[in-house]
Amino acid sequence: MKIGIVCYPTFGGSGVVATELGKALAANGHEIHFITYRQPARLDFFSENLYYHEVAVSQYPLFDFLPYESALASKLVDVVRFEKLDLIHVHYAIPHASAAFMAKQILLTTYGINIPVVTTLHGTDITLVGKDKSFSPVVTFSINQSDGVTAVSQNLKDETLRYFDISRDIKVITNFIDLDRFSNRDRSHFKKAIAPGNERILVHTSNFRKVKNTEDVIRIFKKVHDVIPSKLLMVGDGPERRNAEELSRELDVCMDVRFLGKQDAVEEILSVSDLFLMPSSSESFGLAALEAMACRVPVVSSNTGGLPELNENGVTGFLSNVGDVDDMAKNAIYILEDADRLEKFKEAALNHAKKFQLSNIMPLYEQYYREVIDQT
Ligand code: GMT
Repeated sequence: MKIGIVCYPTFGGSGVVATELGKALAANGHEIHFITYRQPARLDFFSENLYYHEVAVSQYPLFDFLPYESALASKLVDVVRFEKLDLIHVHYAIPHASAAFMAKQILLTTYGINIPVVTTLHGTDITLVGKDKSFSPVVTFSINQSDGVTAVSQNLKDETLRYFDISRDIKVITNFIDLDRFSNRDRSHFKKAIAPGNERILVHTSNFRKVKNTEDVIRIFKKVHDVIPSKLLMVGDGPERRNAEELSRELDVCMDVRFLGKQDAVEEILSVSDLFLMPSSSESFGLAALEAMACRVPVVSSNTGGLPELNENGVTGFLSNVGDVDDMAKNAIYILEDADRLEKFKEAALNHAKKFQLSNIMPLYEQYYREVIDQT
């Protein structure tokens, strides 16, 4: 198949999923065209089946806000016509689904081409941004107008149906993990450098947005640190980083917390870690937690959104109510205080992650594309 993929080209979860899916489909013989405003972060190599089309938006003195959606729709028209695409797959509804709808209408009315559009809902496009009144009519309309819609968890599907007036079916295709990349590697030299006294290593990776509750990560760590010699690695960057840094100083744990900023080789850091913390207030799936589990790292998380579908309570880690720092700290200590118990949780985390491996999930997308193409 010739597939156009539209996504955010950043390190955000939806962009990562879109890029990894495109790479895997290309490796499986499909021709993949990424259409976005910048080369996707993880698309940094050459493959004969991968193409990249940049959406450039011209500056004009009248524009206070650049009309990206129109530029994207125009680019989609161009790429579908000249690369003869079979299907467009957009990741993150806003503004990609409505741009795809516009492109579809132009292609149909002007060129007689009926291009199928699949929209994948990722989370904040529904739970935070999409619900906002300034977007919801467009989100509802463009979901209903898509030829196929997928959601990355059952919970996200349920939320979408609860908050929007959706008349079409939504298929759940969960996020996935590439176990060739995310696996536990022996990095004992790195571990020794970080935890010279053989302390336990806790880790958090995110984009440090409010929804990630990064200050709760520090609060949980403080309670763990009071009873177990430990270190905390904070990976990523974003608006809440400064507050988390300040709190780690206030709580007097800053000497054992390292803010590492954005990192490409997250799997290296996860490989030396003992426990992943994800106290988010909203999380449709929790890809970062799956990456940790694939590297044999159990997860202490909140029970919001799709997290209970990923983190098996008492098996791969524990779930607590959002904001219940005491419970999360208690669970973290329970896992970390006993070496045999920790080993059991690590093994269970990896075993569960295997269910989400790329080779299980990619065929579901291929099959869905075929169904949508046949029905359009
Ligand atoms: O919140 C993020 O980390 C970014 C955001 C995105 O759309 O780029 O992530 C959402 O999509 C990811 C991939 O499907 C999910 O794993 C995340 O759970 C989801 N984030 C939220 O729901 C807050």
